[in-house]
Amino acid sequence: MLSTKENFYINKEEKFCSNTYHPLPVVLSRGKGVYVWDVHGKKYFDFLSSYSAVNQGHCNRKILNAFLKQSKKLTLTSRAFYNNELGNSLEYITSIFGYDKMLPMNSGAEAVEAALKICRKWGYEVKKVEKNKAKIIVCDGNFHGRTTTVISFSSCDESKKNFGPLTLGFEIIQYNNVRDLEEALKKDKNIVGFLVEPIQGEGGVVVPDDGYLKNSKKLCEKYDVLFIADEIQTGICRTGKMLACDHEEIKPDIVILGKALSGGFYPVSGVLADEEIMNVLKVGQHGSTFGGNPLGSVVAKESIKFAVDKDLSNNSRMMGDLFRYNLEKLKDKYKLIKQVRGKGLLNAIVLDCEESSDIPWQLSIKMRNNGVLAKPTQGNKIRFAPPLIITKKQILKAIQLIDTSFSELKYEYSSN
Ligand code: IF1
Repeated sequence: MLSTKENFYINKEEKFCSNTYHPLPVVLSRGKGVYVWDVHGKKYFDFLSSYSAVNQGHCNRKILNAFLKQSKKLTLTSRAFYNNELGNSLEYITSIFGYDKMLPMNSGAEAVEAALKICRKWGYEVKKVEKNKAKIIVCDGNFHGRTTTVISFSSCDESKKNFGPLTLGFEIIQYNNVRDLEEALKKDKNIVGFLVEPIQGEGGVVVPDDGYLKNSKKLCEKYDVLFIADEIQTGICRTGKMLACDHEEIKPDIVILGKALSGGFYPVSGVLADEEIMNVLKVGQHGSTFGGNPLGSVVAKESIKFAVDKDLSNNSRMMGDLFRYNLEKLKDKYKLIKQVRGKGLLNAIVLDCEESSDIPWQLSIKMRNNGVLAKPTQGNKIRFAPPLIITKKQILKAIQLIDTSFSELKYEYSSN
C-alpha cells in the first residue's frame, strides 16, 4: 500500500510526464553507493543501477567532486570552439581502450546512430560498396536504443509498431549463431558491418557461447565487414572485464560506450575507432550541441579513472561469481527459479512461469518490500545488476533478502 506522500509524487509524474514506462511503485529521493532511499527514508539495494549507468555507485564522490569543480568553471562551449578538457579526457579514455580516437556523443542511441553512419560511410568510401546499397547485420533480440533508425532493426514489434516508415539497410540474424552470420556474409557483398551486443541485456541477459564473439570477428575480417560492439550496457567493468569483448580477447573495429561512461551524472556516450575508420567523418559531416562538452569530458575521464583505479573489473568478476553461486543455491531451494545466468555483475534469473505471468512482478514487489530493487525484463526474467563497488557482505545480505522474498512468495502462491 503506497502512502499519501508517495501517491503525490506518482500522480504528478503520471499527470505531467509521457507515459512510456511501468515503474516499480517506489519513489526514490536519494542515492549513495549501492543504496537508494525512498521519500520516507527507507533504504534499498539498487540491483538495477539505472540499467548499468551507475557502475561506480550512486553519487560517486570522486565523480561528484570533478563534476562540481568543472561546473563552476565552464560547462558548454559547443565544438565551434576548442576547450581545455575534451582533448585531455579523450587522450586518457582512448589510451585505456586502445583506440586512436573517440567521437563524443550524449545518449547511447545517439552513439549507436553515429557508429552506423561511420560504418556506412566506411562501406562506401573504403570498401567501395555500391551507393545506397550498404547493409548492416544485427541480431534477433537486440536492443540498441529508441531512435527511428535503431528501432527499424529491432526484432520487437512493440518497439517499432506505428513508427514507420522504417530505415532500410539492415538484416536480422539469429544471435549466438556463427553459421547464421556466415550465411548472411556469404550471400551479400554489400554488407559493411555487424552490430552486436556482447551480452544481450533487454533479452534478459542472454550470454552467448564462448567463442561466439571471436568467431564472429574472424568472419567479419574474412568478409571485410566492420565488427561493431555495442558495449553501452556491458562495458566499463560490468561483466568482469573493462569491455565484455575482452573476455574473448578480440578488438572490435568500433566500440560504442554510454551509461557508466559518466557514472550516472550526465549523459555521455562515445564511439571508439582507429583512424582509418574514424577519419571517414570529415568536417561538417557529424556533430552535436553537447557532444564533447567540457563538463561531460571531465565526468567521463573521472568515471573511467575510478573504474580503473578501483579495479572494478576484478570486483565485478569476484562479486558476480559469489552472487551467481548463491543464486544457484536459491535455485536448489525454489523450483520457481528455472535458470541463473550472467557474467560479472550483469545477471538474471529466469522464472519457471509464463512470460505473461504476474509472478515476476509480484516477486519484484516482495523484494522491494524487503529492501532490494530489481525489475523483470522480457516477462519472466529478473535482471540483477548492482553497482560494481558492492562488497561481499552486501552481496550476502542482498541474497538473504532475495531468499526471504522467494519464501514469502512461495507461501502466498502455495497457500491458495
Ligand atoms: C529504455 C533495455 C537495458 C542499451 C544498449 C544502447 C542503448 C541501451 C545495449 C541506448 C539502453 C536502456 C534504455 C532503457 C532500458 C535500458 C535497457 F532494457 F532497454 F534494453 F539497459 F537493457 N545499447 N538501454 O542497453 O542507450 O539511448 O538509452 O542512453 O529505453 O527503456 P540510451
